[in-house]
Amino acid sequence: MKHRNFVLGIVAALGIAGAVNAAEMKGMPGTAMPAAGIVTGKGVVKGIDAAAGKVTIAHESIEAIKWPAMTMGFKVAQPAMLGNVAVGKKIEFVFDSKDQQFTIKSIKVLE
Ligand SMILES: [Cu+2]
Repeated sequence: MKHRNFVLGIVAALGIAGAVNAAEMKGMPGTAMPAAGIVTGKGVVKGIDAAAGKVTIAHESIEAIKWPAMTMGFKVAQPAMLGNVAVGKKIEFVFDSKDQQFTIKSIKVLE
């Protein structure tokens, strides 16, 4: 899980000051932490495992959640969503970054 290590690295870098800030912000109405959750990414399909409902994507960087560009696997909410998807296609995809398997909610083929 590359992203897990990446996030842990950031947490370690921010140290205790960052943790305290997060705790304070939780208690303050109207100052919610930046919402990660549902985000949109773009990338090129590198592999499809229809049976497992998984797709490997070489995605561009995703600023909303501070992800660098990389190739990684995503789960899809419905295997049927992979119907128009093929290796080499550029896609735009919406996924839940809070889900451990980064479940894709929708896919649009761009080219
Ligand atoms: Cu990634």
